[in-house]
Amino acid sequence: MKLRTFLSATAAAATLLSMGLPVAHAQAKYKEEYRLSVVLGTAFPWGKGAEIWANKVRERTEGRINIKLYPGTSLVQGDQTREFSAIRQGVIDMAVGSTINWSPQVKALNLFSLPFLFPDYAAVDAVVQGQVGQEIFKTIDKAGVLPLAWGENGYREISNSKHVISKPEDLKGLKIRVVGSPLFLDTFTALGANPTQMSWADAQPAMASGAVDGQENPVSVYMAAKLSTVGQKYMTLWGYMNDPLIYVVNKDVWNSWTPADRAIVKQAALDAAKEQIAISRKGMSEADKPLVKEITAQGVTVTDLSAAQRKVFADATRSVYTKWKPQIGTNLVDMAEKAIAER
Ligand code: X2X
Repeated sequence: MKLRTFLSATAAAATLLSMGLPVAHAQAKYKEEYRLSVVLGTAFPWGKGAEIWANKVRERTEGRINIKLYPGTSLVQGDQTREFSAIRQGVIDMAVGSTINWSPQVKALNLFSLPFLFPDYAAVDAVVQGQVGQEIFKTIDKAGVLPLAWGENGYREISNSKHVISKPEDLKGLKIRVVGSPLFLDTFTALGANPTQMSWADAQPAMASGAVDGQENPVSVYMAAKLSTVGQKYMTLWGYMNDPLIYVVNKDVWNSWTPADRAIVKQAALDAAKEQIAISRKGMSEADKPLVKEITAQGVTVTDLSAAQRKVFADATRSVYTKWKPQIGTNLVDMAEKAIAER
């Protein structure tokens, strides 16, 4: 805040006090701009969901809280795995972030990367919108960041530049770019692939140059990033994991707001997240998957695995599931399995 604004706000507060009127809120403590971190910008459902949140907050607080989007995790120089720590430390005020990128700091978030845990969207909803989601929010809160709402990047499907993948042997020797948690190295190693960790910013040039053969991301991301133009001509719909997003605020920032403004920010996050999930599922949740038709029209070979083919992949990665379950928390994984079975 500029000194003049601060002084006039302070003077206004003093006037109100001298008149015996309550000071509406500690406006002097508000920042002129709140920095919201996202990996993917507004061309993607992820960034759109963040923009919707920012707009709702600006409107509903009548401009008291101004949020600016920083795509490409630019506040941490693109290093997605440092985002969570930066939010906790206040380098970032707010974020809509992926569980994958935060899983190095919050082990429980690896739950979503357990291979083949979530058979369908109903399973995802049963977990994140239920008791498991609340437990995970408690863990994030304990880790020093305030969670408000669940969004979704989507089911992560695998693409590559070499050939059709319909069984684990097809992955043998393929160099696959992966993100964040060491769990991904385990999964792709179990499948016989050659996984290599890098940020999203580095991934696209690596695909273009052929330094990597493949990647895994939701179809909406594949489309918006135009991955068919960097040689990714084969796509397999295997739905091996779902990548939820979480709307969060740094705790000091949260505490600097009035209770009324906190309620607005929280409700806006819930409303924006709901819209964001609908946007991210559009084209994939319908029976005829219109988005898949669009990819096919770009000359990409899309392979939609049968339940039996999917089971072969699930069996091949079972050791990863077993290894990671205790690290994530046996109780938490049991709760998630139960919620999915009872969906
Ligand atoms: O880096 C990725 O693949 C992305 C954009 O999906 C995430 O941030 C998890």
